[in-house]
Amino acid sequence: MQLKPREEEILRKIDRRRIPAHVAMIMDGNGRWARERGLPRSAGHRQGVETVRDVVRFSNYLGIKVLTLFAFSTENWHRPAQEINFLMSLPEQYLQTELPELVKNNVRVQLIGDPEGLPGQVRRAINEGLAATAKNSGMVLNFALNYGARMEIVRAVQALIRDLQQGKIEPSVNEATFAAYLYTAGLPDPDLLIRTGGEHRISNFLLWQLAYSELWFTPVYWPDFCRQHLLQAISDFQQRERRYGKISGE
Ligand code: V0D
Repeated sequence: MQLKPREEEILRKIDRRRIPAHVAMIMDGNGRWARERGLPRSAGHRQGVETVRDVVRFSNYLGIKVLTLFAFSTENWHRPAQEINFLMSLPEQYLQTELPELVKNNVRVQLIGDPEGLPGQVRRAINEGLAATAKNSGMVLNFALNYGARMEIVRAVQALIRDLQQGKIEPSVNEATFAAYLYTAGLPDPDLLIRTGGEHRISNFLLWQLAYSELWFTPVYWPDFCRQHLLQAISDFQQRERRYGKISGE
């Protein structure tokens, strides 16, 4: 992989043996990126997809095991129909160009969220991507689509009650039992959450799973987010991890 001098410089400060296994990202700031350039919001989203392409490639190169990207929330349905239509064309666009490379690089595409609420065409395009990469054993590329964390938790509770009533599980429910009912069942919790676009909020993303994660915020808009920012986030993550490991004053 060809890196710029600035990227090399940050990479040298990173311990390649302690790369966060699971990185989650809230990709915010596309609309403001576009407005500041006098462009329609769709231009921000289109540029945002370019960022996704490179972040996926680079995450895989760094050895990140799971990358979870918040692409569309259950609250995003309140946006204008025109914007929603454009957003819904992006999964197919992305997969059309990237799928061969994802397959070649052993990346497994997964989905978290409610697929029932998605238009049929979007679901079909995504199912194709899921099927084509289902047997891959490398990085998991997890798209959160029509996702909301409270809804995820409520659905988990509903499914758990159903299984209890049917006698499929023991009434002694613990954290592990519960986590197995979430969309993220089988995945490690995120070590690091990155949010671009300047807001310092979780916004109904992975509420349960982020309990112990490092949170990293940047004012940089998602379309401007690049390798040096991801490297900086990982470098900061490793600094914080090192500090927490020590007794105070050590
Ligand atoms: C727009 C910035 C990739 C955030 C990134 C439907 C908003 C670009 C996907 C994608 C979106 C989703 C599923 C999949 C493959 C690709 C995507 C949406 C928005 C919402 F299987 N980028 N992207 N999906 N944006």
